[in-house]
Amino acid sequence: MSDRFKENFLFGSASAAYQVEGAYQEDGKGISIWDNWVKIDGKTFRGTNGEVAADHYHRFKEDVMLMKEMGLKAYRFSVSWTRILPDGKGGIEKKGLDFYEELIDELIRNDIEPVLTIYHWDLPQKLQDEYEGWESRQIIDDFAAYAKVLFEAFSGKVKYWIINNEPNIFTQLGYLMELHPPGKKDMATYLKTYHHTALAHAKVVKIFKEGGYSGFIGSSIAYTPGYSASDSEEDKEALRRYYETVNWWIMDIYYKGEYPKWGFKEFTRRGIAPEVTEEDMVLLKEAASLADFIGINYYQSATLANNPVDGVSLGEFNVTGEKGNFKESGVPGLYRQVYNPNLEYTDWDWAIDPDGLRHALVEITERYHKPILISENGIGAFDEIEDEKIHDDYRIEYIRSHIRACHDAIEEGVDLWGYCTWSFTDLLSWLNGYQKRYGFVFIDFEKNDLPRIKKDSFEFYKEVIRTRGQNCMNEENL
Ligand code: BGP
Repeated sequence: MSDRFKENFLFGSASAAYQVEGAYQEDGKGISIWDNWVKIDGKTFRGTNGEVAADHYHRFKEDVMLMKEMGLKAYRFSVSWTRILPDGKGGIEKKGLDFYEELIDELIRNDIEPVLTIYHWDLPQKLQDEYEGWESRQIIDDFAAYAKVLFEAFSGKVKYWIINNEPNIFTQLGYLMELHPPGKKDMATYLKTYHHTALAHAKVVKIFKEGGYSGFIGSSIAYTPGYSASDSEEDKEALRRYYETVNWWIMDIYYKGEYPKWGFKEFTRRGIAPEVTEEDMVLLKEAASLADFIGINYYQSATLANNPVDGVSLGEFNVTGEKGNFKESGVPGLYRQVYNPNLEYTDWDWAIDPDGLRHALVEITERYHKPILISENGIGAFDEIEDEKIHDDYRIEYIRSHIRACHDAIEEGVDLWGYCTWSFTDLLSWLNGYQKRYGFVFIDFEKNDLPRIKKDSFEFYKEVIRTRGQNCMNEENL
């Protein structure tokens, strides 16, 4: 392969409605679980919320102009369910549809491929109140009806559809770690809600295919490949258990239509396995073969070690950015995630591991035999602004090394359709506030007019796109 990515490779960037739009009560929008969660004391970093965020709702044209200037090939955004169906179901709010239509048209006019995420965590509060949202199977039909509204409205214009964003993260943080709404802590509920996300995904894949809508569909999973901390039998076994109960668990049900056997047995033994009916299996199998691609969000790898039955549990995250607060966490009797001395870490103690991305892409290809779209990758950092400039060379280095890893993976046979960074402009980090920045475009959140300022990484990614990745291949091109 040449050192350039192929011409139609989607060099893109991603965002999510709640993190970027603001305008949380405008144009008939209903209230989501996040609109309420951020109002509870102590739930987010210093009480930060997305009520204004980057004000993308009002300034999307300006943002798309910047994307155009960069030459961005794809922009991944999510639709806020409650802008379209304020109560989660029933009446459609036309102004909500109009907003996304205008955004999509603006992107297309500027040669940017819209990549639409149907669900990025902002569940309508009404559905939470009525039947506990994801805990009930009722969510499946409501979710499917919502997706269908979007297919009817935007098919033909939108080619790439991501149904669910990181269902493994929002169920884990929401039902096992009390960190996201609805703030529960119960492993069985986490496994049950995850199962429901898979069923909702499967139903939507079927509707899309049976409806004859054109384009490609899949869901995006947050994928954290694992290594064993040592060559000891115990650590290698911990790694295997991590794959059976985490990586293959979350991926297989979406892309093979079944759970890994050992993992399912283990959760059954513990009395926490989800209820899986015959009908579920038929639907899941069918959807697994129909899905067009696998969306992967990659940020870091995990290093696993033995965790005795009285060992550590899933703990807290570093949300302050005070580096060096990495805490071991895990599931007793299964695995424990440990610090990896061979890797660099970000200020939020996330392991920086470009080779982990290559490794992930290759192992996913081997197991599922489907094309992959990287729907998120990036580094959260404190960016300093000096004389209207932001020298974010750490971000350039992070993205450059990960693009190189993509290139290596393609050489190893991975069918990779695109690479979206997280994120285009700075935006809200769910639990870490506005100080953890990811964008190519700096936003001064202290100022009322939220000025946009291009960072050094903006010029770098522009060059990535122009040279189709060639500028990432050699150190001297930095
Ligand atoms: C992913 C989410 C994004 C985004 C990103 C960065 O899990 O899909 O919405 O937030 O992670 O994470 P954080 O903001 O926690 O640093």
